[in-house]
Amino acid sequence: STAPVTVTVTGAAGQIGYALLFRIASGQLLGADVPVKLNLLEIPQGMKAAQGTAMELDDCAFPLLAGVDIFDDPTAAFDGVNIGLLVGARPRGPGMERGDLLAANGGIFGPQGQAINAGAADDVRVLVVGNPANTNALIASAHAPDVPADRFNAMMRLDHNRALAQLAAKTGTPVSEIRKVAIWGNHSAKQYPDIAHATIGGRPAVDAVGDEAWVSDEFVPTVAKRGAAIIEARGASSAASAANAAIEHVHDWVNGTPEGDWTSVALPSDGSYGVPEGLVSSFPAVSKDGAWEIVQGLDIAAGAREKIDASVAELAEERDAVRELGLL
Ligand code: NAX
Repeated sequence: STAPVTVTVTGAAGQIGYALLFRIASGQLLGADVPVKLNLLEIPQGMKAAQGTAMELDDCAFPLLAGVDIFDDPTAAFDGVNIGLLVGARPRGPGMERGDLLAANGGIFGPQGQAINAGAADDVRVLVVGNPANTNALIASAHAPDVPADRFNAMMRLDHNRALAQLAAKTGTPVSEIRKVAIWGNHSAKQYPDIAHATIGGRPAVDAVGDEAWVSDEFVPTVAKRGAAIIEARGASSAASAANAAIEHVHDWVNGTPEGDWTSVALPSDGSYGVPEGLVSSFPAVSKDGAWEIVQGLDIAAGAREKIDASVAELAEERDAVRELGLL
């Protein structure tokens, strides 16, 4: 039997945490033959609820679950971590300015980055879900100088999956027949969902959709604003779909993406497609041998270029703001 993989989940008592932990413990994150040890990190006010979740995890008697520990100290929670899911974050409160939001999250993701730097396993992979996810990932990475920057990702998989679902519904095609959708830029309403290279049932997606106005006037805004639509309908933000996306992201990162397809991942730019080096921006990417590779050589039309540039400009502004706050 193999040694368990240590998975640390922050914000474990939150709604995404509740949708995530049971799926990790059942083997859906890493595979049905990989035992996992769960470290739950919460703030002191969340500890009791996290205990309750841990009790329920026990009560599932998952054969792959090698143990659950609960912490309110990041250094302890990230000791020996192989997979870090950084879900807990400071939401925007009433009257909170963007600077306040970035500062509050810097106070979370800076220390967590330091704890990862101090104690993580050599193969650590970190996925930031808590918003503003891209910039939180940048902050965490900046505080973990001994960990390669490409081990810090921000989650775009929910946006990617939302795009697949919209295309499937529009064309009456199963999601399994859709390939090579891409989300570019920031996980925000300024993201750019792109079907220029996608195929649906083997045909170019633009032909299968056959409706340019739908793409620009319906598809792009629906995907980009889906989070707000879920809040409006559910009275709470996306949780199960966000947890599902986190599971799929890490599963593909570790086990590889399917041949002939790619996914969307926010990772530190290497300068590809003119995105300034270091910004944690979303690209189409494939996973090979446990590492992401940005898909190269795609033609970017002028209209797409403008949208990607606008999203990347927002990321650069966020980076400049956290730099000014001394968080990088
Ligand atoms: P909840 O408010 O239900 O849960 C957050 C939990 O994090 C709380 O239990 C809180 O006590 C805990 N927490 C806060 N600070 C912490 C810290 N320093 N260390 C450890 N735990 C801490 O939020 P939930 O709905 O679970 O959402 C979590 C985050 O995911 C939010 O920032 C949200 O905006 C973000 N999302 C990101 C998505 C993405 O696609 N990247 C989509 C879904 C979601 O909106």
